[in-house]
Amino acid sequence: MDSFQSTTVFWVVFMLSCGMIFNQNAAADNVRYYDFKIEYANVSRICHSKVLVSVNGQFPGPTVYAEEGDRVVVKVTNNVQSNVTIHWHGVRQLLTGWSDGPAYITQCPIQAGQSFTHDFRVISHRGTLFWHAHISWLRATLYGAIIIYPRRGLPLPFPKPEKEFPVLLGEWWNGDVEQIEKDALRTGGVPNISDAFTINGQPGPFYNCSTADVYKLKFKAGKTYMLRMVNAALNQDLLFGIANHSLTIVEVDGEYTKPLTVPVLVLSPGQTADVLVTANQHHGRYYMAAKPYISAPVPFNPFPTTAIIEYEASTYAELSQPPVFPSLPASNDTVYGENFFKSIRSLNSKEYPIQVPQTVDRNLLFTVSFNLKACPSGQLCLGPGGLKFSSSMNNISFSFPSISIMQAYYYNIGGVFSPDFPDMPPHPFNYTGPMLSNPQPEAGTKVNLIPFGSNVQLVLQDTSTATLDSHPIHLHGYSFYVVGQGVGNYDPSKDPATFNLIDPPYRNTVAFPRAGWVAIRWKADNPGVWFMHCHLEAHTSWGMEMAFLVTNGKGKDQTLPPPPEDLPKC
Ligand SMILES: *[C@@H]1O[C@H](CO)[C@@H](O)[C@H](O)[C@H]1NC(C)=O
Ligand SMILES: *[C@@H]1O[C@H](CO)[C@@H](O)[C@H](O)[C@H]1NC(C)=O
Ligand SMILES: *[C@@H]1O[C@H](CO)[C@@H](O)[C@H](O)[C@H]1NC(C)=O
Ligand SMILES: *[C@@H]1O[C@H](CO)[C@@H](O)[C@H](O)[C@H]1NC(C)=O
Ligand SMILES: *[C@@H]1O[C@H](CO)[C@@H](O)[C@H](O)[C@H]1NC(C)=O
Ligand SMILES: *[C@@H]1O[C@H](CO)[C@@H](O)[C@H](O)[C@H]1NC(C)=O
Ligand SMILES: *[C@@H]1O[C@H](CO)[C@@H](O)[C@H](O)[C@H]1NC(C)=O
Ligand SMILES: *[C@@H]1O[C@H](CO)[C@@H](O)[C@H](O)[C@H]1NC(C)=O
Ligand SMILES: [Cu+2]
Repeated sequence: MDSFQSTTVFWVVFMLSCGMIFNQNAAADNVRYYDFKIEYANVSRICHSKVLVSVNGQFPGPTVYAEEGDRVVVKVTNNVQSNVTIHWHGVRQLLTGWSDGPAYITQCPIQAGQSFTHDFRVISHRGTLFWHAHISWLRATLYGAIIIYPRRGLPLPFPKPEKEFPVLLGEWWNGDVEQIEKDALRTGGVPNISDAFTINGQPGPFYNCSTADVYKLKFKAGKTYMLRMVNAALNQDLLFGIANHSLTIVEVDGEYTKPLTVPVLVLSPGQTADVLVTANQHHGRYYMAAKPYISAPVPFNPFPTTAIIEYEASTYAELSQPPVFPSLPASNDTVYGENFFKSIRSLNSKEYPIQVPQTVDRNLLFTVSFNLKACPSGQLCLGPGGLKFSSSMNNISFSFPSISIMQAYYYNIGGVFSPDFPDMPPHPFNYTGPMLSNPQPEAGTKVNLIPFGSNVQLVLQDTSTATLDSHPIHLHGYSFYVVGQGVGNYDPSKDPATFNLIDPPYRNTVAFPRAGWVAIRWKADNPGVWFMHCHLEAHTSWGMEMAFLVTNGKGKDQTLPPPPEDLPKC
């Protein structure tokens, strides 16, 4: 409590003494102020116009800039009828869990006419993250990039690019996304797939009525550019490539990597990457394109979204050729995808060292499952076999409470959640073996308790209940080291010997291989309630999520501060 107040006082004094309280463009170690007004905007794509929920009328929303160490203050004012919350995806939120944003986990929604000010520092990151709505399916239209430059004086670990471009991959629905989620939950069927994929909000010319709705950028021959890639799609892993140009990954999820040159990027929803592209081809025009990457036979939209790169000083003849289209793997080429994810390594340099926990205090194994549940009598359900789709972790299908878990924890309000989310699957079985006959999970609002300071190891295990698949699992409040992965059932006696404890990637979202597992480690040094969920929104709607409750420590700056006064009420 004291530490929070003295921090606030420190900042007010600091800001006044530096005279920069309202200066958004001031230099390092300063405060970045943003005003996010949630407003309706009338937007047309692929022959359909609709009124969607936006930030400041922009689609995609504004970019937030910071240098590592900066304090970011964002006042969110809700001028629409829908309940809204905003999440800063990948931001550590060290001791600022109240600013994290997932609805009913750390806060109640910002209701029509209300506002809430998020206030946090950007630490332990450099590169690209993003912000998005964290309630219902509103992040389909409420998202934008967060760009973090290294702390002043620290060099970039690669040559400074000529210029950088945010490239946000998204999904567009002609219909109302909140309604699509509600319909799917009522019928129990697969929700409507999107009508288009987009690059920076634009579908590109392979869709109807879209010849003018194309994101374009220009390259000068011989120069190197940086693309700040974000997969902001709701429900789709994506493959991304540029015709005749290779991509050199230098950062993922806000941490530098060893440079890795690939023909095609695989990005799951929630993942980000900075890639360098050298303009080393003939003058002319080239498509960049994204299309689905799938690990299970589910319906998907087959049309690619495209944007156009044009070389400066191209001749009229060169520009009148159709742009070259990139060669991308088949959507079901999981061999490409799994090798891609396995090839990423942390940079782990002198300037940017990493600290992988070498020992483990909390050993966790969570199954991540699709399930089917009974159809209420008298209703027609559209899931397989007339049942309803559901999903779970360790056989618990998460139910959102009616007030936030962290408020219930802080104020000691009973009956909201229980602290007994299991460390291990309650009834072990052959996870990737023959399908279980009765895979129906239990519904509950359970958290897993983690004592402050624990080194946590979590293995996420796919199961064959309903269908095997790969899921991009996102953790709030922490990034984690991806120390191992494999196919089949995780074997605690053999698999740890294969772990990379030297330079594993440091991520906030990781997908395990279909019919396999992934092992992640992190140090639980951030007290509060931290959501962990599949970043495919459809799966979160069905219950594929849980939360960790990290207790307070005994030392200084190890206690969750009290909530801000304007924290929304339910
Ligand atoms: C949105 O814009 C389209 C095209 O400009 C127009 O036809 C439509 O009436 C507008 N809708 C609303 C609700 O303003
Ligand atoms: C979902 O798709 C169906 C079939 O195409 C369509 O009739 C329905 O309007 C869509 N739902 C929404 C909310 O857009
Ligand atoms: C374009 O519209 C036609 C007719 O409605 C439809 O059949 C086709 O699938 C659309 N193409 C794309 C790329 O959406
Ligand atoms: C670009 O790549 C395509 C195949 O992907 C190839 O046919 C073409 O020759 C290449 N163009 C140039 C200018 O290198
Ligand atoms: C991928 O899909 C094609 C058909 O589109 C099929 O022939 C092939 O067997 C599939 N590959 C995998 C690995 O599922
Ligand atoms: C699990 O199921 C797979 C596939 O049916 C089988 O090959 C394997 O032997 C089973 N493992 C155990 C421990 O029963
Ligand atoms: C999941 O929980 C349900 C309800 O308690 C139980 O019937 C089922 O056997 C459990 N399944 C597994 C795999 O633990
Ligand atoms: C908005 O959130 C409040 C608080 O949880 C809830 O009571 C209300 O029903 C929600 N409104 C809508 C439109 O969902
Ligand atoms: Cu999932």
